[in-house]
Amino acid sequence: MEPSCILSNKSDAPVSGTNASSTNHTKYEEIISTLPRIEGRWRQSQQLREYQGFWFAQNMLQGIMSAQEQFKAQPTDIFICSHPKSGTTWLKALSFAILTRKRFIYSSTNPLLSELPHDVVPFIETLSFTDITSRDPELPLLSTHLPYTSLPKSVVECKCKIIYICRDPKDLFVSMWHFAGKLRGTRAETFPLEEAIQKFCEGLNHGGPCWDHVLGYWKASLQFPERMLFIKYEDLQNDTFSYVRRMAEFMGCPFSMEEERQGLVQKVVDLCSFEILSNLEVNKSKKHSSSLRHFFKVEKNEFFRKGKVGDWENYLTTEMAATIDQITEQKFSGSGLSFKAP
Ligand code: PAP
Repeated sequence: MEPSCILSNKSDAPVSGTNASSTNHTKYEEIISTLPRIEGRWRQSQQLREYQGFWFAQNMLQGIMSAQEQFKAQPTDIFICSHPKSGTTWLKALSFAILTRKRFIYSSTNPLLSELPHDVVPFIETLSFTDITSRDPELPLLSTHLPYTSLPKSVVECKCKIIYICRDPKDLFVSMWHFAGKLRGTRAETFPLEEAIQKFCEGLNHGGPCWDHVLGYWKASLQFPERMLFIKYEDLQNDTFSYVRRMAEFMGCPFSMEEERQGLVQKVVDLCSFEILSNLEVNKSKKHSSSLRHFFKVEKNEFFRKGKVGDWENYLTTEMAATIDQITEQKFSGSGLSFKAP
C-alpha cells in the first residue's frame, strides 16, 4: 500500500521546508493577531491566545489552525489525545509498542529504543512544521493536545478511534510547573508556585482550562464508547498490564493466547515503564526533540521527571491542594468523573 498524504496542501503557494504554505501561515497570523491575548509566564515572554474556548501558546496556533484546516484523517487512524502533562509520552510509547509488537518487540531496531516517543508518534499540530509528508500505513498512530471540540472535522467524521489520558490536576499542575522552569531556563522562584496556581486555576496555560479539556473527551467517551477509550494516569499506573490488554483490544489487535503465553503483554509494560524509557540513552539526551524543536527548546530528558502518582504532596500546601480540588469537584460535579480514591 502507498503511504497516504498526511496534510492536504490546498494552496498553490510554494512550500519552503514545511508542508503548509506561507500564504496559509500569513492568513493564520492575521487571525491570531485578533484573538484575546494574555501574558502566559510558563515560558519567557509567552503570549497565550484564547481560541475556541481554550488558551493556547501563540506559537502553537499556526500549527493548530493548519491541522484543523488541512489534516486529512483516515478511518483507520488512532489518536492519542491529552491535555499537556497528563501522561502523553507514556501512552504514545505503549500504543506504539502494542501496535508494532510483531515487528519490534524483540528487535534492537525498535524505534522506541532510539527515539523519544514524541518523535515516534507525531502531534498533528506540529506536522506543518516538519518534513513528515506521508504516513506509514502500518502505523496509524497520531496524537494531539487539542480539546475534543477543536479536533479537525475529519477526525470526528471518519469516526477515528481515540485514546485519551487524563491525570489528577494537582499532579498535572506540578509536572507542568517543573516543565515550565525548563522552558523558561530560569530558576523556579522566578515563576512562584502561588502565581502559577492562580494562572492554572484560571485556565491560563496551553490547552487550559484542563478541566474543560478532560470533560470534553469524557462526555464524548460516554456518547461514543466504541471509539473512545478514556484512561486515568493513576489507573494506568495501578494496573498497566490490564490496560495494555484493553488498549490492544480497543485498537483492534488483541493479544492472542499464544502471545499471552509468551508474556508479550508484560514485555510491552516493561519496555514502556518509566524506569526503562527514562534510562535509555536517547531519553537521557540533552538534545532537543526533532518534532518539537520548532516550538520549544527543551532537552529530551525533561519529558521524564518522576513519573509518580501523588508527587503534588511534595510541593503544594494544604490550601493550594484544596483550591485545585475544589475546582475539580465543582467542574466534574454530576459528570460521573472524579479523581478521588474510590
Ligand atoms: P507532554 O504534555 O509534554 O507530552 P506528558 O508526557 O503528557 O507531557 O506528561 C509528562 C509526565 O509523564 C511527567 O510526569 P512528572 O512530571 O510528574 O514526572 C513524566 O515524568 C511522566 N512520564 C513520562 N514517561 C512516563 C512513563 N513511561 N511512565 C510513567 N510516567 C511517565
